[in-house]
Amino acid sequence: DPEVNNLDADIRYPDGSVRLRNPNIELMDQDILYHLALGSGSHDLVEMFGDVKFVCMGGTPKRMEQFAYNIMAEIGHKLPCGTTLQDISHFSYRYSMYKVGPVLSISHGMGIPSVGILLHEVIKLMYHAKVRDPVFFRIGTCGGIGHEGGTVIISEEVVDGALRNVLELTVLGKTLQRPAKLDRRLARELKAMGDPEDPYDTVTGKTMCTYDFYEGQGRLDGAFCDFTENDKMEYLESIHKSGVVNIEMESLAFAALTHHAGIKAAVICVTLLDRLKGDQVLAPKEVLDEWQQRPTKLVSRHIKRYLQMK
Ligand code: R2B
Ligand code: URA
Repeated sequence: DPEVNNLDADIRYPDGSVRLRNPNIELMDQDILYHLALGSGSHDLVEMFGDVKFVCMGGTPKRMEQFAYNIMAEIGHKLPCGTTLQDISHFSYRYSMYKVGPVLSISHGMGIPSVGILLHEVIKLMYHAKVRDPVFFRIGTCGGIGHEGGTVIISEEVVDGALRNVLELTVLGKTLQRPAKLDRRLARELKAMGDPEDPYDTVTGKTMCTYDFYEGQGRLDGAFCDFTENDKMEYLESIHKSGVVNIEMESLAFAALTHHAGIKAAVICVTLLDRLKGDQVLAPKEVLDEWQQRPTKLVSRHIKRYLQMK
């Protein structure tokens, strides 16, 4: 079903393990994953990561540590007596990484460049560790377009600020485009993990990904603003009409780079506000903290179900 399974699937090896679209890597004696503080020469990556199935990414180190502890309780994973979870990438001072059985929980920072660097290294990590058919999730926050704060949004499609569904990057002075595609079936499966009893909506739709939080998302409250409130509302209403339900800052790279590597991926974000109603994130910290747990619940239910069916 090409509509449902729109992966670049033949990129992977026949056993499902991740193949790199880069002939240079296997010719190197060792590959240093600098921003993860790991290397193929210094670490036994197959031993450390060979059993990984799910890679969950989100913006902040604290939230991803919390997610790791939640998933540990959820899947009944036990740590050796008297130990705590360790940040595997601690000495990078860039990203944080926790491993709980088949689940990796990694912080990606803010924006396309940050998540892009991380994805290069995590995709190489999957290759070095010979991981088969990994599934990647981004668990994040966003601004809703016509959806109030606390709504969970699963991305069906991702587009840039000009509604194009490609990631543009400049390589050797030339701009190239990579299609930004997510796995539709995975999005549907995640939607089905929503509990009708949940006191909030879980919806699917088109996600816009921008290079900036303020001007790039049409906010009037940045340090600079060269447009009027009318201009802003006209733009937000127009993207709303073309099906955009939320705006965030990483999905384009996440979708494009996982698709290029033949890796199934999904993006699940909670809205912090409805951008049709304002720009500032006003909800109190405790409310924001509870909201941010919501997307993680769908992902843990999905992971738990997978492990039970195995
Ligand atoms: C959502 O929240 C962050 C900005 O506040 C950014 O990382 C994103 O995509
Ligand atoms: N993250 C974003 O990128 N935009 C918002 O409005 C809220 C969170």
